[in-house]
Amino acid sequence: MMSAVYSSAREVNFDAIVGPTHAYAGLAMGNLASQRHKHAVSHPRQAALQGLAKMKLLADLGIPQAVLPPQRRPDLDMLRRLGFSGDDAAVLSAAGQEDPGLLAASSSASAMWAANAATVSPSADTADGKVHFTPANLVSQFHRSIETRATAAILRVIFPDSARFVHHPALPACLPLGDEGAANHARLTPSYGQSGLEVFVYGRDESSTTTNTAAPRRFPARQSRAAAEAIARLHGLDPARTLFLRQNPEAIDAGVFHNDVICVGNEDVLLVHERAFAGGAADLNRITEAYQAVSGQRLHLITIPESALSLSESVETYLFNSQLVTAPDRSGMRLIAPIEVRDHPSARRCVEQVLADSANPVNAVTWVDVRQSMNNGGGPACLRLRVVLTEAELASVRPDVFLNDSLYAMLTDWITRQYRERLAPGDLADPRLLQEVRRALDELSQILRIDMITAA
Ligand code: SUG
Repeated sequence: MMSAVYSSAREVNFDAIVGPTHAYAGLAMGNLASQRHKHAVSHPRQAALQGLAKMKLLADLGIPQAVLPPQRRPDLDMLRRLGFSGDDAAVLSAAGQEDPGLLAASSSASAMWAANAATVSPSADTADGKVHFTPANLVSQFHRSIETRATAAILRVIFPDSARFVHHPALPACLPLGDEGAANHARLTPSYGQSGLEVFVYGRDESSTTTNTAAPRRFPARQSRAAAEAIARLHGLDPARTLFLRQNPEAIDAGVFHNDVICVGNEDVLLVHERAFAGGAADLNRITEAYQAVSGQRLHLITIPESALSLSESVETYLFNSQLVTAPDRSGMRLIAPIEVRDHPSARRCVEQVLADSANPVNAVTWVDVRQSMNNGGGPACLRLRVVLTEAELASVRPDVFLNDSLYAMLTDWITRQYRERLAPGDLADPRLLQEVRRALDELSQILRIDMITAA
């Protein structure tokens, strides 16, 4: 396959706006922050404003930034499907009394973590020269599996042009095909518009005879190898430019439920913990060799050793869940890192060493406060879905979703007026919350001129 070269592709970050039902329900198995904050009082308004401030920061740095609308929650249809009946208030009240866990799952604002929304392959990598999207089925956690249908609908609305964009249905909803989207996917390339090496990372491999010994003992592995392979086939990726690597089961057991908790790539840089992959140093060599073969260039592999930052410190601080972005003038790369890294001596030292080393292009850091999301195990990189687009593709994206000063001002005002300041677990059964969310999303439909968000 010829490798396509597009001179002027950009990477756009699509961040999901945190929804008004943002809560700490302890729903996510293997996600230590989610478990630790179970039943804590959440602050939806602050959560949404923190996410929006991060988007504004990126936009002000000159990096294209767009928004995805939150999904409609509580999901009354789901609660009815699970046997709760009567009018809306009766459904909420019965669910709240009989099974608060199901009510919390059906109310979760988890679509905020857009890195799990879909896997995206840019047109430079695909056989038909179109951008391919596969929404994640997220089957490993019930509350997340509810997102898929609306995510698929939203992506079709935002990327409508079938001459440029291909929307695949989510993979069949079963554990052997468990798919968690871009959180387990990295793309390495000399520059966004050139063909890249697509690295898929999985935690479970039903076809492997070594499954039992290689499986994590404490926590479930969410992403399957078969799912990653299916997506690579569907997206028409060149097998010579595709790599499948297994997560280190010890990392999963330390709380690395998605690979983006331990590894971040951008263009020709990969920042990774030495214990991220099952094959250790051999897997890191596979990546550098494959990259060299694909691009003819050297990968900047930045490996953080256990001695500098342990797996558990990595999970605690989310250093590797920083966003790594290329400066628009291509003068270097910037880490958009959580303040938890700044405040942790060893993690901060790692960042300082990376910045001081002129052998790699990473030369700046900006700290961001996304604590409300972090408390549920979602750092800066979890909140965004990256989509590499050529100029022509960019021009065919639904224009209303791009964050500019005016949209930022409207969203700030909307969140401030419509979101609750605090939410306690018992509040999820409050029918007034449902009314508030409906009102808020109706107004957002007007702001974004996307009619379907409340219907999806
Ligand atoms: O799936 N947390 C999410 C966090 C997702 C982070 N995303 C990436 N790493 N890309 C999850 O574990 C917690 C919800 C709760 O407990 O209320 C939650 O779903």
